Amino acid sequence: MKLNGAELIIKMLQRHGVSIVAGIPGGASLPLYDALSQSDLRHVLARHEQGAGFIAQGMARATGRPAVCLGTSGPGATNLLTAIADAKLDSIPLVAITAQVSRKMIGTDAFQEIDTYGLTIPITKHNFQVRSIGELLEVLPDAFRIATSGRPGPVVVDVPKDVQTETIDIDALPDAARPDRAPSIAREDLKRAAELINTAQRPMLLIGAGIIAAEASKDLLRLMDRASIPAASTLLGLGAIPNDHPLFIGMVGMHAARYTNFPLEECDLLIGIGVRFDDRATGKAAEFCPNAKILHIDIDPSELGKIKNPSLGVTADAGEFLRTIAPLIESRPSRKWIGHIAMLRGRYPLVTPGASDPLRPYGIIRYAAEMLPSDAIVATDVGQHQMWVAQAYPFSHPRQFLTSGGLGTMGFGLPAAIGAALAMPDREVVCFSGDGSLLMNIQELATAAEENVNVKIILLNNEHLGLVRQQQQLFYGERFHASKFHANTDFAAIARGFDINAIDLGRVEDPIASLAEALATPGPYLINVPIDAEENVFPMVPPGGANRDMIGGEADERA
Ligand SMILES: Cc1ncc(C[n+]2csc(CCOP(=O)(O)OP(=O)(O)O)c2C)c(N)n1
Repeated sequence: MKLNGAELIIKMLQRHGVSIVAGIPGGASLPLYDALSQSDLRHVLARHEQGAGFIAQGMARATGRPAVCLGTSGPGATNLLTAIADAKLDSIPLVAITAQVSRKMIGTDAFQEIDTYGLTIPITKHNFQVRSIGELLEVLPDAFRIATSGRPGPVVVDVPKDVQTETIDIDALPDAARPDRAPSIAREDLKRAAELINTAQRPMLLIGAGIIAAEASKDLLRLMDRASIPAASTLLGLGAIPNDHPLFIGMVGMHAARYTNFPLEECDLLIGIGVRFDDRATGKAAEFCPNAKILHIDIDPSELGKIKNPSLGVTADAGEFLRTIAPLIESRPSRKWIGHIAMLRGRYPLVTPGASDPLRPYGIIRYAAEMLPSDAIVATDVGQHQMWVAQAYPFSHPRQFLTSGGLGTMGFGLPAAIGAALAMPDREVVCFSGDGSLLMNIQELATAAEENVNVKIILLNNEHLGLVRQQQQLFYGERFHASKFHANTDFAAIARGFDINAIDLGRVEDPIASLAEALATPGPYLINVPIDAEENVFPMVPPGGANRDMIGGEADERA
């Protein structure tokens, strides 16, 4: 079989189960696009490469399978950087294929030449520059293997234009790569971990994205139920435990309810699984879980002891750990501890003012959640709206919540939602965004219209960079600067300009009925929700503070 490099890339992507790629073509990637035109691999034309990167991330986050974005050399590659870095911090299996100028031009400052390899070293799990067509046979399976093995992450494959046009004669395509096996767990570690769990009086689980990446929710629930251990989640762990599970105490950290952060102060054993003790979750790390021994399980050994020194750190796949330790765990519910947590939940609930007003943050989230199916995929952007959603949306399925946790990238939401809708055309997809964030990738409304994806954008429009405004109010003496948008932007008109249905809930008689109608209309829809700029997210741990020092959101502030 005689193939050129571009055809080989397409065939290898398909061999790895890829059916949709997102990207934007350019001079150096034209051979690749020529091969695409002759294949049945679906290409989604983004309107900015960052959009393409996040569309691919949306596919990967919603399915758990690696997804692919394409960029041309130079600005195509630099525009992808933010989405690649975002995938690195949130451990998302992304394969970014970038075109490069021809080999003999590399190093000459050729038109649209940039050192993509050098630029992406610190933001990828691994990266390659391919020097010959023969290398593609190994590099492409390796890229998928690395992106999906252990802790997932992004891989860049940079392919010079003349490698795309070079030809090769091969008998058969290489096999698709499989993820490497997780390291086996030492019997001694399991015994010690079980002993820690069995002797704890006040154990607490803290679960993170690693549970979702390992598809280990069911194993987790089994262990929680058997041992009656309460569990808190990080932002990226939300959905792994159904929101209404009696032992689930919600999201920990900077915007956690008091009843979530308080028990962590008191627990005597913290079992962290698939978490990296991010500062937004721990607050001041030295004061996080001050009375607890720590049992830390992670597939990435470099996480063990990075932030918190564990009594025992175990490098393991989360699901395998939970399954193999289960028989060693005694079932001995601590009524006292669980009763204490129930008391805290009653005394220090999450306070959600305005939950019956669709033009207030908790209200719009509540009504949307009630109207959407329980497995709707929910993407967010970054800001106050993201935190309100994390606090109040009743997540109950893994991979239901797509949000930029580590990098905190405004502009993530819309393209990620588009990617999720492309990968899961039968699911409802909603994107809660802020007016600042939506503007960062608003051009992807064109992609949404073109693909007619079933994405509803609920825009919590406070005419501000709300989270910045909130911090200036609380921690910078109300010296508001560069956080208000003075221009009067009509988002519904903009959406219509992109040929997308839109409604402004501030201008209708019955916002609840209009919301229901918009959510029930197939295809993309923008729902503008004017909200008061002074709405703040509470509780809040002041930056650098310990979680116990949360301010605001007291029960007696209930409105
Ligand atoms: C790309 C990027 N630039 C800047 C920031 C810093 N930042 C964090 S939240 C925020 C405000 C977000 O405003 P908006 O999207 O309107 O959401 P709101 O907080 O009002 O809900 C900013 C500027 C960021 N997270 N990402």
